[in-house]
Amino acid sequence: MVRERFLLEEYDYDAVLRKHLDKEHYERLKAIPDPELHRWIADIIRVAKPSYVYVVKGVPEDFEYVRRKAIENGEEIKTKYKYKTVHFDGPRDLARDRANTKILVPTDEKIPYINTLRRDLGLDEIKKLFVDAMVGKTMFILPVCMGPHYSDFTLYGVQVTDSAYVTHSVMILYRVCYDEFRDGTAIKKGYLRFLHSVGELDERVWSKNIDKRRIYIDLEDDTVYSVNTEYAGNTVGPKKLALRLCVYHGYKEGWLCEHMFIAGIRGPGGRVTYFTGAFPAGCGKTSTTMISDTIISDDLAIIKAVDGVARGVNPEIGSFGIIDGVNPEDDPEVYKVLLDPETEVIFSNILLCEDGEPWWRGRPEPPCKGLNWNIEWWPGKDEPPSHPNARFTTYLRYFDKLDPNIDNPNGVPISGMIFGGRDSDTHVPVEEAFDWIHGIITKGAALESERTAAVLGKAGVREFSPFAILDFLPISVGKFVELHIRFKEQLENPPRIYGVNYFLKDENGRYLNEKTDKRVWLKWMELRVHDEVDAIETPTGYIPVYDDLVEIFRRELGREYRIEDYEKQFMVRIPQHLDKVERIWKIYSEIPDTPKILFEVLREQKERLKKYRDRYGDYISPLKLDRR
Ligand code: SPV
Ligand code: MN
Repeated sequence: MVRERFLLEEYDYDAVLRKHLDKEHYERLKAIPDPELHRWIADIIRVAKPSYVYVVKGVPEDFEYVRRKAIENGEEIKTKYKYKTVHFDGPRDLARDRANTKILVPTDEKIPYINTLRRDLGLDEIKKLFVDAMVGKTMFILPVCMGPHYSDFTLYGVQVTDSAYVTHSVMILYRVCYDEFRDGTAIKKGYLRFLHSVGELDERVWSKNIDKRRIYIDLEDDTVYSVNTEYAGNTVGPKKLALRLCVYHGYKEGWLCEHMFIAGIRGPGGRVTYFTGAFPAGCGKTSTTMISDTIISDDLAIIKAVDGVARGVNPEIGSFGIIDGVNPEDDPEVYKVLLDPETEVIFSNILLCEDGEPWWRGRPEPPCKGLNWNIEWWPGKDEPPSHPNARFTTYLRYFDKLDPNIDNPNGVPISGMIFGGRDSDTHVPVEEAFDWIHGIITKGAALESERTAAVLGKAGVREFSPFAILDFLPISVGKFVELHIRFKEQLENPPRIYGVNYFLKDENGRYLNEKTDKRVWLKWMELRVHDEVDAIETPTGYIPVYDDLVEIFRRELGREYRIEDYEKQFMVRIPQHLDKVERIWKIYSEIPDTPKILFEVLREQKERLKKYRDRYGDYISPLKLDRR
């Protein structure tokens, strides 16, 4: 691949590097045997004009330098804990910017639901935005791995950024992979490029030109550009920016790159069974990960078929998790890690108390006087003390439940995939799809959710959220569905597919489940995967038998599970499901490359629903249905 350059003219790029890098960093860069990388860096130096260039190798001094630099330039503020800092993104930069995140495509072609822009126009625009963007700033170059070292699953990437905060975040969230670049492994395999600049900053160290915030994904060149923004979802290359490139590679090569956690659930005899889970942001994904028995990943998964088995790795080693609502009772593991005096954490967009204590909604103490997004806040001020999309950035290794297989270059076998959204009135708390295809279509492709605070815009509206990945798709949803259908052909025993719903409400708007119930659903799925419990067949899938849940509730939560609760929670809601089939049908009928089988499966679902309605009525008690 000939890679896109900033400058087309020929010049002595080595002289530029010699002039702008000190000896140490020049040598670090030159030790990576890739002239194309050297020339790209020289181009960026000439265009963006950083005052200093730092190549991260991953040695302890690099970590110290980056942490110090983030404090010095005001991107991070100290707390009373030695290794914890606070970063404020600025009130207009607190979430992913959907509107200005675009996939660059060769022609004017429009893809439903995907925000595209003609590549030549996009490149032209974005390159201009980098002119002088790094003046007065240090530019960091970081070679990273998205996945375990020397693994077939792993993607490589180079992050270039003028933000010490972004660099610091990348260093917590990913493995620095200098050695694999230096020994040529990454060069041979190919690597992604992420170029980011915060752009001009105001006196509060926020990106000033938010109206010129742009995140452009160039599929053809494996490169992502991001400018005039700080929010990690817009800036940390190996995370959501890479996800688009990763999905694209997977699509071409027949594997999956997913917006999913990977977690282990213990079953009888201590066996560990692995599940992945896709939930739109803010719908219980982190809490499900944390409530599991072992943790591999809390956000992303790369899944390939190896000898007929779906195996997955986590491209990350850290977590950029939602902190809003994290409290000692419901989230003891996370809470403990966040306040442990020894752990390194970057808090973003929380409230920093005057005494240096970080505060967020969920801490039992009342909020204090302090700073929220770098502006003074005091109790009683007419503004929330911390933002609903406030986050923490920390290492997964701090969690007691971290599964050592996170470093396994062969990944872990995936036995089940879970899909869950925010849904007050349709789906039961847990349900198994009839088979892979039925699950992929009715649970994955048909996933919907109410919007949360993780993207800019209005919260609360019900949205189409296929595979919880729509925001990150570089290709049509139809093609993404087709990829999953095709993926099955490589598998001997495809993972079981589950739908979960933690947000079911009664007619008075009260939640029908406790937060901790999800542990029961996970244990039930674990047993199902091994065919150790029966299930009840409904028109939309298999649901648990009451007696099995009674036992799991007692064992896992020490709680009695009442039959009235079971009846309400697992009632089959025919009208809502029929509406859902209609909505999803309509959506996909407007997506030209939707595989035909999707409509067949929806038609069958609709027929089953009608048959059950004719026999049992609109709302069916699970106690009336037969076991299988
Ligand atoms: C999400 O919103 O899905 C996240 C955080 O995991 S972000 O990096 O913003 O995508
Ligand atoms: Mn995510």
